[in-house]
Amino acid sequence: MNKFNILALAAITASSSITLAGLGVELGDGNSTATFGSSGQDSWIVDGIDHLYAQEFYFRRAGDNDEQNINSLTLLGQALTDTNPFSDTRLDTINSLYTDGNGIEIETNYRIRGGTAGSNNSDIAEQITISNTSNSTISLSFFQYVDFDLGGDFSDDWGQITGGNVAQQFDDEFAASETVVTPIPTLFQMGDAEDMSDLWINGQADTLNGDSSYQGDVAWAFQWDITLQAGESFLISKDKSIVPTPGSMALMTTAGLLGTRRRRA
Ligand SMILES: [Ca+2]
Ligand SMILES: [Ca+2]
Ligand SMILES: [Ca+2]
Ligand SMILES: [Ca+2]
Repeated sequence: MNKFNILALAAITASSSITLAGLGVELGDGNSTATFGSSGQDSWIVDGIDHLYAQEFYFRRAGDNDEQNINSLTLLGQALTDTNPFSDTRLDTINSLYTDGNGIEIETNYRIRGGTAGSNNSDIAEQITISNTSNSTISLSFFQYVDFDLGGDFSDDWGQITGGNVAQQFDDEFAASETVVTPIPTLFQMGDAEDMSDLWINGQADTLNGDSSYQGDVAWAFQWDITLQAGESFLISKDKSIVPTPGSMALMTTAGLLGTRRRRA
């Protein structure tokens, strides 16, 4: 879908609105809301508890010296839509199209589906399309970075990545999971959120290290190394869910003491 399709979609969807600001957008459905700010998604509130510190996308062209947040690119268009107006009249989907002005267009789509009040269940589906609009081949690495703080606190979580494409995170009452439906990432990393957030601002090209578990302020990232021929696109499809898990803490009793690292400023 190009920018014109997005704008047309917004225009023909009766209960939708459109923003070009790209800041301070909120989606809502059922027991859940999600907000999107200057760096990406910055909250996911389910039954009154904010479980998410950050969900961001970065990329690096071959030869670049660091990754950059896609929110730093030029926003060509953005559409908010209500895909289930008969069950919940709030906007539940955000579609954004960015360009680096040099042949790369990146389109993101988030759709939230909350559970019933008090269920502590919620789901967000994400699709990312990376397109080469130039006349020559482009190689790049694309990154997804996410920092859940389940239950609204960050130091008591643990997590693991299995199969190269499924990430799970737990604390004493909640679990979050993410499945990359397609395609399997090239690399992954789970680790300390403060350390991992530094990857994107350290002035060097980074490659994820394959670490698959962490205890404390858990964060994780997936990396796709992509070569796009002229006119070619690459589609990533993922799904995240939050569920209540009474007693999940028991699973980690042999894993050691809880992390106590202070949250970064
Ligand atoms: Ca809705
Ligand atoms: Ca927690
Ligand atoms: Ca870096
Ligand atoms: Ca965390």
